[in-house]
Amino acid sequence: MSENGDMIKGHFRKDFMWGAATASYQIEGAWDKDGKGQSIWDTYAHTEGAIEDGTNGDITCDTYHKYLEDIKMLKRLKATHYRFSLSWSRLLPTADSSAPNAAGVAFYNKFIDGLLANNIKPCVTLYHWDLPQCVQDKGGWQSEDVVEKFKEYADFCFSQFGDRVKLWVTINEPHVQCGFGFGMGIHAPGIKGQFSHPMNACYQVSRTMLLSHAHTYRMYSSKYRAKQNGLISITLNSDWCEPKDPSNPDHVKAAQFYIDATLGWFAHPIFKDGDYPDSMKEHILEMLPVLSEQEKNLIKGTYDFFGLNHYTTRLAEQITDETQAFAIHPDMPSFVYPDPSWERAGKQVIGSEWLFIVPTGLRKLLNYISKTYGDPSIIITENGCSTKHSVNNPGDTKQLEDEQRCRFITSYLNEALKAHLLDGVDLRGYFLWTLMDNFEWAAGYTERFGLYHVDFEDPARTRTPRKSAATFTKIIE
Ligand code: PNW
Repeated sequence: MSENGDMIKGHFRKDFMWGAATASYQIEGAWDKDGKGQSIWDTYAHTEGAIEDGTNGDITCDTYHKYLEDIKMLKRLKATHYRFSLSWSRLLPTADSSAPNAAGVAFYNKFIDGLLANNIKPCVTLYHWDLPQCVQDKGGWQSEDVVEKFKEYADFCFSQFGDRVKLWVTINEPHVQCGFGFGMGIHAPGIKGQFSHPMNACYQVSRTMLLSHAHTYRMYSSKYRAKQNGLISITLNSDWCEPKDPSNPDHVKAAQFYIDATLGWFAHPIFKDGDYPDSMKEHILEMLPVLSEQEKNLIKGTYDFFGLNHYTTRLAEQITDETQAFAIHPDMPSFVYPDPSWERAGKQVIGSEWLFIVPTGLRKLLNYISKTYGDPSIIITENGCSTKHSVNNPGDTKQLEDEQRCRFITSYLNEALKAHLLDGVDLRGYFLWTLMDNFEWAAGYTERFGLYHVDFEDPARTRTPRKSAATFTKIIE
């Protein structure tokens, strides 16, 4: 079978969640309006040289003022759900829940009510990378105190919005946060790992993220669940990874280690036994902060579903002296790379750096999660395809006829359908990344994932549907 697989016909569950996903810093703008505090992404994006095209999220899609348009777009898509995140520093500018920002609370209330009035159910991420700067100033994720602060913030959100929000995600992609924010230093807060242990800080913060998630899950269960009756979990990002040569045990080991050190790092503690995967302990034990028995028991089982973000696939071999320099993770004894035959996202313009289109990888990953973690209900909380836009690229257009994205959506969803119908994976929903072009972190506005094109030159931030919006709607219907 090719990586595009064969098409099958059939349906997901009747109550399948169909939606698109976004994140506060990427779409809201109004970075300093109406009493909002600053976040680490405000600071980071304002740092010279941090963002590829020198831009920031100060205005971006201006959703803070244009949220009614966003709701109309979702309605037009026929989405049943919408995944978005709350800006912690908009709600609690000093991270103190006794001093909330009334305008921020009002904004999210209007937004949530607007969605519900249009029969679109909110899926709310509490934390999609925009930590309040004042929490960062006291050590941020590197300080034990963040756990209490996160819990306080979550408690505030449940109390304000939990009567209407029934689907919660605590933290988005802790693995990317740890690796990019604290290992490589290419995302906020831009901390490069320590000298002797290149990725050290990233392991420290993985522990405070696990504990913040676990305490929040348990607080929801004891204080809100009976009354609000929602579901809460975490969202983890993972590529699928295969041995370059399946008959070579070193390649098999390298592929497994890659999955363990990305997905397993957080999935193993939460969905299995409270602790990191064995292979991580074997390779990098001295860098992993120890979890006590009490902490393991606290973390274990803190999920109501498995939130999965998935984009691409890699091949793996064991690392050698020659390939060491290309290791995406200095401590990882795996060398991973895309197969040269795979199609690259955005190839009509300039290739996206990292995203190769391998729909069959999604089916394999869904099966892997189902088997490894005891058949949890899985929600695909992100999946999508980008094009590269650049001011220096004369061929740049709005790309409204985004054939490649249409094919991406159709083929990935078909593999998800196979996982569900043929393999029995308990798949509950699919959120496409993303509703509209937005601020793509370190890539600024050079990388576009939107079903809607957004004109960032236009003060009105005009949104125009791409062909893929209609394709997605047709599949939903
Ligand atoms: C996700 N990788 O991040 C995020 O949740 C979104 O906010 C983001 O816009 C989207 O994917 C597209 O990038 C990722 O390098 C960042 O493998 C990097 C990777 C994967 C996901």
